Amino acid sequence: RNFPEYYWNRVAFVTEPTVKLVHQAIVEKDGAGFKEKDGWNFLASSDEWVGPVQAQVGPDGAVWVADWYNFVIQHNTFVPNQAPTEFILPLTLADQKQGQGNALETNLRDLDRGRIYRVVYKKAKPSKSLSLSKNDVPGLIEALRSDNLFWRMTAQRLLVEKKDATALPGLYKLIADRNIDKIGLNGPAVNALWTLHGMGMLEGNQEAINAVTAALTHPAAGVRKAAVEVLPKNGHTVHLIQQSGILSDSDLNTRMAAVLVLAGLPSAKNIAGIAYDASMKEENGKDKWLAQAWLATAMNNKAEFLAYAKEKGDKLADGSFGRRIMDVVGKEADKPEDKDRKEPAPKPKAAAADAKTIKVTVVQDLMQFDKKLIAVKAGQKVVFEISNPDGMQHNFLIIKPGTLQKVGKAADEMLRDPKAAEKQYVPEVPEVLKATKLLNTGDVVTLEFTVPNTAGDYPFVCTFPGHWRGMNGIIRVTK
Ligand SMILES: [Cu+2]
Repeated sequence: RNFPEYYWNRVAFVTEPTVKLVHQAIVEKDGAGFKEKDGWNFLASSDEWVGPVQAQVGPDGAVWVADWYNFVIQHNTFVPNQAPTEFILPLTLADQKQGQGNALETNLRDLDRGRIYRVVYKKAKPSKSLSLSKNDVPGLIEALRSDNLFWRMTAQRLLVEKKDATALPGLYKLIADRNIDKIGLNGPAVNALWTLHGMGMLEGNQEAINAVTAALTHPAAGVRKAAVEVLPKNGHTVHLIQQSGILSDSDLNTRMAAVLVLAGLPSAKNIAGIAYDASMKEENGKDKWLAQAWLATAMNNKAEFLAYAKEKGDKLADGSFGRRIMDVVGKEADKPEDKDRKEPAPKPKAAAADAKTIKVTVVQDLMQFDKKLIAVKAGQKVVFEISNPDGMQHNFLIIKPGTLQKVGKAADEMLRDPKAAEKQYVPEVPEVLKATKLLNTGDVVTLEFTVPNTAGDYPFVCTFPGHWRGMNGIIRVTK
């Protein structure tokens, strides 16, 4: 707020160390989502050592930019958990070429120092520095009124850490303040809501619930959104959401937030009914993100949704939002594998007494297995226990030594095979020694493997499209 209004709640500072600038991303509401417009550079330098890595509004309201200040930005240190295997980089640090001029050796790097810039708006009003303490609850409540997010977040953190119930009346007061500023915001109420939530003061506290419920109709869309998001995740919340009218909120982003809260609640008949009725309103299907939120709500209540729809017996017009949702829900409910997914993950079969169990887990969001190198003895019996906690499907193949590129190429070619999914994305080549089925999220499977008598490096790999290059490792067989 120390900057011109152009910046308020609008510009994100994106640091780009390799191109030596801080970019201004203008983020504007676009239906339930946002769109970004190029706001050109906030800061750019022709000094080859400049490398901005972080830009934030500081306690004084200026933008503080952390500059790493290094000529060489890249590094060549092997990080086992990040990088692919030896097929892309040498397996150990010791194997790497670290000759003259590389990132570890160069003197075009300053390992000790960086720079911090403060970018100050010349016409800014003078800023007030606060001194906050966990033991000064009134001071923290007052700091929540600051127009600088830095102070509000700091006060919120200290209140959440302290968990002092004497803060509650002050928080209720901030939440009940229905004023909005020049651009329609009430930041203090948003922070007060999340403070209440962070302090754990909402469960079983009717006064707190009442304060939050009243905020569901606050004039600021951001406050309404925070209110619906902090409500306890239980069945009673459904009624509060329904009564407040937030499910037809004029701000589509806030409306979507409310729908997503519904989607995350335990399945219930009344939620299914709400989702069905919403699917009858075409305007809910016009925004692409809002439509997805309603679909998620229907999907989380499939059986109840279909039962309710049957009761209603509506005729759904082709191409209508209701028809589109019904088609997806109906199709998903018919899938036999969906029933399997609801049951708890099957316990892996007990391994044979003489077999060694080796657990391999997919690392979430990284497209990696948690192991890169597995050592086994020739001729040994091994049971691999593969778990997939990741959000996408993966499989696990053991292949002949030195054939990763060939099997990988065959995996790539499967993209043209209409039956690839049916084949669990396992290429039909003789190099594949063992393979699991495709593991869904939460699946655990076992794979029995008698280690060959020939010593060598036997790659293991996921051949789901696009995964094999990174998602692999080595089973090292020794005599
Ligand atoms: Cu994979």
